[in-house]
Amino acid sequence: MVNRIDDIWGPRTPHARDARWPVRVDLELADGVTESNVDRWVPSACVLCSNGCGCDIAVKDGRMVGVRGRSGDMVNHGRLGPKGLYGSWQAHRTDRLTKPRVRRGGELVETDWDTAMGEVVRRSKALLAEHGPLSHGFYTSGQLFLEEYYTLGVIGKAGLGTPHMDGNTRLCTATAAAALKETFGADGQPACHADVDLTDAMFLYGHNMAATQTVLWARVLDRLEGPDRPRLVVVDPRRTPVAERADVHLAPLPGTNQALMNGLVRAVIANDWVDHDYVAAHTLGFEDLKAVVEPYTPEHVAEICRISPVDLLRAAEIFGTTGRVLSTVLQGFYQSHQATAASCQVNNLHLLRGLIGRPGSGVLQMNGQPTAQNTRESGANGDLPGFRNWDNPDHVDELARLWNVDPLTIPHWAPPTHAMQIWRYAEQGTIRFLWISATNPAVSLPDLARIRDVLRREDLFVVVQDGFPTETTELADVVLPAALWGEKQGTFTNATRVVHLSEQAVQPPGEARSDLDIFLDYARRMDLRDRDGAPLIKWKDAEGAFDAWRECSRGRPCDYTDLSYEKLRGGGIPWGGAERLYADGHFPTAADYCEDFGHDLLTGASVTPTEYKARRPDGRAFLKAVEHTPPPEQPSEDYPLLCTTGRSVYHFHTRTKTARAPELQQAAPNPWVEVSPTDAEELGLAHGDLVRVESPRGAIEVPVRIGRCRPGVVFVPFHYGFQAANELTRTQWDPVSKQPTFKISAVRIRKV
Ligand SMILES: Nc1nc2c(c(=O)[nH]1)N[C@H]1C(S)=C(S)[C@@H](COP(=O)(O)OP(=O)(O)OC[C@H]3O[C@@H](n4cnc5c(=O)[nH]c(N)nc54)[C@H](O)[C@@H]3O)O[C@H]1N2
Ligand SMILES: Nc1nc2c(c(=O)[nH]1)N[C@H]1C(S)=C(S)[C@@H](COP(=O)(O)OP(=O)(O)OC[C@H]3O[C@@H](n4cnc5c(=O)[nH]c(N)nc54)[C@H](O)[C@@H]3O)O[C@H]1N2
Ligand code: SF4
Ligand SMILES: [Mo]
Repeated sequence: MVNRIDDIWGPRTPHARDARWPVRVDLELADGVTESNVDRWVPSACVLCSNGCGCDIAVKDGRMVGVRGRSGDMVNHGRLGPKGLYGSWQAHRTDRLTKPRVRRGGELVETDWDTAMGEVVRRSKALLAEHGPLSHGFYTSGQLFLEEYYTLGVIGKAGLGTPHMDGNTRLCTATAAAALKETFGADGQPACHADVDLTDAMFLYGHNMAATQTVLWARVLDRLEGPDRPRLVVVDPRRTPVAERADVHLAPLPGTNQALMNGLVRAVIANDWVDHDYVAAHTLGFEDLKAVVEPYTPEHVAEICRISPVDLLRAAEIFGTTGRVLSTVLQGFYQSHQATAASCQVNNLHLLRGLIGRPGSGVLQMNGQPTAQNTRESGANGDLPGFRNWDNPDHVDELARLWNVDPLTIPHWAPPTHAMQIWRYAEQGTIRFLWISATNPAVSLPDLARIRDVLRREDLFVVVQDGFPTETTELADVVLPAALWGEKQGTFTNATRVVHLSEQAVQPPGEARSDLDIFLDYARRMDLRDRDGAPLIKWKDAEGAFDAWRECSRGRPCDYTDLSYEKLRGGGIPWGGAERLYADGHFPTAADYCEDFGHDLLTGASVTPTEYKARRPDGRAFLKAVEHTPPPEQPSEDYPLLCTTGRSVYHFHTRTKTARAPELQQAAPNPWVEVSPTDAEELGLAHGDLVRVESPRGAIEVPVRIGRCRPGVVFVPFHYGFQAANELTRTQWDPVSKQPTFKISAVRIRKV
């Protein structure tokens, strides 16, 4: 049996540029099971990151017993990573929630569905009658299926009329969406995975792909170890496995990405590595961009970021002079205080050279969660479905006609409420009903002491829908047991717009129900109706929901009308038809079509429709830029180190699945703090010493690992519900995307 704990990326299959990435089929089966004695293989795709690797689930005697990569899938060509192999199917057989639970005399006790849903609906109706829809908040996920989000979105927008709906995608890919909207006018990934096979240089911005998208990294490794090796530039304050492979590794201080990006853009302009014809034909704002970046000389940037000016110029030269360049952006950029601004500068670099929509060239504003793209498309993140613009009355009318409701029911008098604000309203007592689905905020939100206080409030009714008992279900008033992946049917879309259909392989345990069935049951019990008195929700199953969504997406950038369950049975297909967007240099910025009128990247103030129309974007992309501002929390005498947080290859988020997979759990059973050798020496710390890491919010006690970080920076993985990284982090967010700044907290460390 292969050991993919130690050999994370598996054997190499190197190839030259422009050759097809070879197939390698990865397989993991339970003891005693072989490929030939399973009962059946059920087509699906992995839900343990946004890569969305196609796989077949092995079923024997009504249970999931393993998984195999699909050789013909355009995403993974058969490969699976450690999480996919070990973490996807094993957890389902452990301590699941099998019956609803309700709080009685302070304790959660098991009950039946009628009692639990009766309680939810009674509370919901009473609050609606007394306080109206603004009393209701929904905090969902990047891990449900498209059909489930769309149903939830219609319930919230057309049924209840609350703007208080968002996903944990706010913590995850809100900035990807925001950066795409600000630059191109709408969400939608421009580049594709196959660009890795075709490119000459890759730039990874705050993205530890080797740990977080292991199969895509295997694809990169096959280029790095083949002929015509592409060059690699990595921007990360830690010497991650991707940084170890880099030609240029820039390790800026956390909170200085914007200065670094301004420096790169300035160097590209100063050296005139600019495609002026492309810029003139397809963009707006070049002169402003040039003026904003002008002060960011290599020396100035080097001082702010504490990097070498020579390295900055080397990186700029690679960007400026290489034929094909592919960039990826993730949490090192997204979870910081100038998240959207820095991510837009990546878009700008590509626009300056016209390197977008071409084979081997483009931008991947990455996703993290497997189905985050669908949260954004379907409107479960608060946006209007189909990338419609809340500030465009025609878009609202279109939805009102589709759903047959009064346009005034659909909340659009202000931007949708973002997750951090939903929690604030719950804290202030105006949101009194909070329905949490497929997320574990008692571990994953910043400043956990505060979040626990909110969840415990007497005047807040908390419904939590999960497959496992979690730190959050412990604090709920009602717990609804959900069917998980493999136990229900639905579709989801990966980071590069590839849609997969995941079929039901086995029955859910006990009385667990799919999230779709739970939402449908709520809509029925609430008796939500359209303008003509017919039931608002007109579908009864996943395929029906998918078909309704297809209609909703018609004519929008994320048009699904060409897709169907039948077609998806043949394997993953990207929406929009093409692998790449924007090959023609035409962007969805027309005022009547765009998803958003955009923002001031410094303050987050909305651009008004009038201002937007006055610029006549008409298909041209925006080159937006602002100056660097220092992060709100900086090292001080009391808290001299900067703490950043993130992931380990072996765990997924709050570990509800991966801690239940023995191989993964044994590989990383406990949290730790990574400290640079320089800081360790100064603090007199040895590998394995137990230390107390303290921020102005809270403290954790964990052992030290010496390595990877740049001096002045420590790193804590956020996976663990005990000694949780988020005891340390701050309630604060990027002004445009509203994504929390998990990557920057000031801390001190001492040995205990
Ligand atoms: N194994 C594993 N894989 C996963 C997940 C998981 O939990 N485990 N989760 C999935 C999800 S939802 C997501 S969103 C993705 C996230 O994937 P990544 O973004 O790759 O993961 P992170 O570890 O959060 O952050 C990436 C890097 O940002 C760096 N960083 C920190 N501060 C800064 C900074 O100020 N500037 C820069 N340039 N870099 C900085 C960190 O050192 C870290 O190496 O992973 C997905 N894949
Ligand atoms: N400090 C720090 N904090 C972070 C981050 C960081 O880098 N640093 N990263 C942030 C990011 S990018 C993310 S994505 C979040 C992730 O944070 P969370 O979403 O809170 O983490 P998960 O553990 O994935 O929680 C998902 C929950 O949904 C359940 N679940 C899975 N599938 C289903 C399903 O089909 N139905 C239902 N009902 N439940 C299901 C799982 O059992 C689990 O409890 O954390 C964020 N928090
Ligand atoms: S790379 Fe992501 S989607 Fe692919 S197997 Fe690993 S966790 Fe699953
Ligand atoms: Mo994420």
